[in-house]
Amino acid sequence: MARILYKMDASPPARTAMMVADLIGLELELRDLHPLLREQDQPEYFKKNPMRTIPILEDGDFCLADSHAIAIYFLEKYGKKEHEYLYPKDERKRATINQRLFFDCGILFPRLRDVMAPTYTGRMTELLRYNKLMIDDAYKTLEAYLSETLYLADHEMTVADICAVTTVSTLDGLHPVDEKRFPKVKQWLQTMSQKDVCKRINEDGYKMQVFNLKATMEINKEKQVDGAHNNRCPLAFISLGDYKDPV
Ligand SMILES: N[C@@H](CCC(=O)N[C@@H](CS)C(=O)NCC(=O)O)C(=O)O
Repeated sequence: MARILYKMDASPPARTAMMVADLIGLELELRDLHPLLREQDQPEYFKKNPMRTIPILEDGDFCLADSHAIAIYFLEKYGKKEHEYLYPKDERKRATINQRLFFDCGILFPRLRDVMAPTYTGRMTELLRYNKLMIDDAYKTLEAYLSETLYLADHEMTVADICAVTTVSTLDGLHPVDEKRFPKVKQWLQTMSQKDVCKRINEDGYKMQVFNLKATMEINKEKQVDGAHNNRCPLAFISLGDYKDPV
């Protein structure tokens, strides 16, 4: 039975799920679900994921949301011996990887979302000083992790790196990693970007997201100059009837 992943290529969490599946050779039927058009609010998708986010996995009669949970499910259920490096069985290694995944879920990605939500709802025209400080603060944490091990949780690449690179590559396009302050993050990002899986699945998607965000900020600027009404509701509750896809 086909496993269906509801996704958009520009979505960092969706790319995490796609990259992990690719690394373990797991076939997915990919279906686009557009969060800006609130397609995930429709009853059939709400039932699959009441959080109303993408990605969503449908594996037969089993539905799962959240990229971190999906990545772990893929590795535990479908990963073979040769994929164990992505999520080693050793308790301490696994615990460290889990911690990095929770860091992405609770801190790193929300700092990108703090830019995405107000931008796509017409309220942000450029990154605020606060956003830059918070993004640098996350880079600082990553720098510390990378001072302990070559990759984020181990001396070889794990699922923690796959997950974080989808967010960090996008953040870097908006607020570049300062090589002087965060040399290890810069190096790690370069190393990860060279990986075949990143080139095939992450690169176009993060570039699209960065382009869309910058283009939408320009549109928001023009709207403000025109004195047009700006929607001030949080992303989860708005209707994006006046949103125009910049690409
Ligand atoms: N923790 C979630 C975050 C997913 C998420 O926020 N996805 C965005 C797209 S990049 C979304 O669906 N946003 C819609 C919303 O927040 O209402 C995950 O890792 O899957």
